[in-house]
Amino acid sequence: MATNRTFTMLKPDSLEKGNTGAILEKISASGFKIIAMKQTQMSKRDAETFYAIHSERPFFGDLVEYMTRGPIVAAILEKDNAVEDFRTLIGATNPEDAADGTIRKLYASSISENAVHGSDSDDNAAIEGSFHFSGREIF
Ligand code: IDP
Ligand code: MG
Repeated sequence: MATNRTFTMLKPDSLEKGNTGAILEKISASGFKIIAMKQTQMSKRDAETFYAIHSERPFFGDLVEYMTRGPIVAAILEKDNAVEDFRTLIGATNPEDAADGTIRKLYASSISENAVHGSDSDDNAAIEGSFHFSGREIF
């Protein structure tokens, strides 16, 4: 059964470039309600755990380094059809392939430094949301 929640991170490059406000504005304007949010920094172990599915990929070491080099903004978002609609809003993994107007087209630098994370399934949205937030932090 589809749920109405997804999980996102504004990745370190977004914060470094000062894009936090613009990206959050676009998310809100696209109909997503922010029901949990924090600025935090992932440890190496956090990033290795969060991205464990990619541990055999050649870019894994670079991905962990990138995701831990500075603060992120983590958030849980609510909207009908949240997972699919948010993936549409962020665009393809590689910003060169991302549709015009998507967050990655507007704000990502490359396939590795691509501005935002979006959960790829309802199951992963729940797992990733509870990785970053306790029940008392979700409203
Ligand atoms: P997604 O973020 O669009 O779901 P995934 O395939 O799940 O893409 O990859 C997770 C993250 O790993 C990407 O967002 C990006 O930061 C990084 N990544 C994915 N593919 C590559 C690649 O081919 N080279 C370098 N980094 C990559
Ligand atoms: Mg993914």
